Amino acid sequence: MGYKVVVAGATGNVGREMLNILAEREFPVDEIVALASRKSMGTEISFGEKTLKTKDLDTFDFTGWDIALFAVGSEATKIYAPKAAAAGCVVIDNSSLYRYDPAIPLIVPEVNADAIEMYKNKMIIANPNCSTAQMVVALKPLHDRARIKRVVVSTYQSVSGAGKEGIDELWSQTKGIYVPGQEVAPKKFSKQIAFNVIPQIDVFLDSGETKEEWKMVAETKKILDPKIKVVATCVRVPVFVGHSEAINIEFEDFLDWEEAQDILREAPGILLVDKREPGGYITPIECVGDYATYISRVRQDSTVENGLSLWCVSDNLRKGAALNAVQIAEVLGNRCLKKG
Ligand code: 11C
Repeated sequence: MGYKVVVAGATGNVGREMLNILAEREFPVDEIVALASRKSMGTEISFGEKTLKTKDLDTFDFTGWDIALFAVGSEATKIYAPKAAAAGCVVIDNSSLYRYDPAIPLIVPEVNADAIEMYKNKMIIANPNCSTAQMVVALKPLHDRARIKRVVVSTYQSVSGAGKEGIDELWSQTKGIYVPGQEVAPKKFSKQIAFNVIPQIDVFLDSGETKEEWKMVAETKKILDPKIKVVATCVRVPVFVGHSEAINIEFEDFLDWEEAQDILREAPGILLVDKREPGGYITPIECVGDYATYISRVRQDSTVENGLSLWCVSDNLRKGAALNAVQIAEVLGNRCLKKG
């Protein structure tokens, strides 16, 4: 006995990962359907040992389906999520469309699973931005111990955060650098990404922040604690998968770095890899395909009264998107829905 599950946007990087993770974690599925836009209809997608053929999202009837994982972007979400919700199917949405709606829960299960009850308001649950998800997993156990006042974070975000076009641009631009006449001009990114870093992710806001930076602030407050002050600088780097973050934290109470390590070692969703020697830390290439949020380089910041700095790395397509969505579905299944 399980659930009837829909994955919408199944041909994209995140949609494919959603199917992989549902299968890997043996989510109790009675029936599953993969949906995509009409132009991708009939595409074959793996679900564990099985192969699914995608169906048309536009004409799909959500009646009788229990849970829909959406990875289709805000525009399509706006059209199809309310249709699914009205048909009684709970939507777990990876776009930013509903994240800041106070009536809609925004969930990272290791941090605020109890907010799931709010799903009843609109039958929609929001999945956070990838850079926020891994950061709040790292912050939560430390906040519980010493109350965080302020966070200063700099991100090093992989091109897969910008979708397939981002991955293709890094690949073709890198190759083009070695082949005279085959140079590739920036298109998806505002400047050359190969052998470069770009201090812009998403659009600029009037404040001078980018929207990605604003999201990290707004989402951390909603998921973890509205009292925490956050300032972010979000940077795109020439890495295919895996977002990294240098996080500086100021606490109300003193927290020794060794105690912080002990807390992080025991915390859900975290793997601490922190040897104070060359290579005794995790880099993004080592986190690809994993579930964990990795923490390294935990150290005291003696420039403030109660400060720590640390390094945080996670697979942005997994904990930052598909895994978190499946974990939300697991909480929903365990606490709220009856099996079919
Ligand atoms: C990036 N974090 O790396 C973005 C991708 O709000 O879900 C995810 C955007 C979002 O470009």
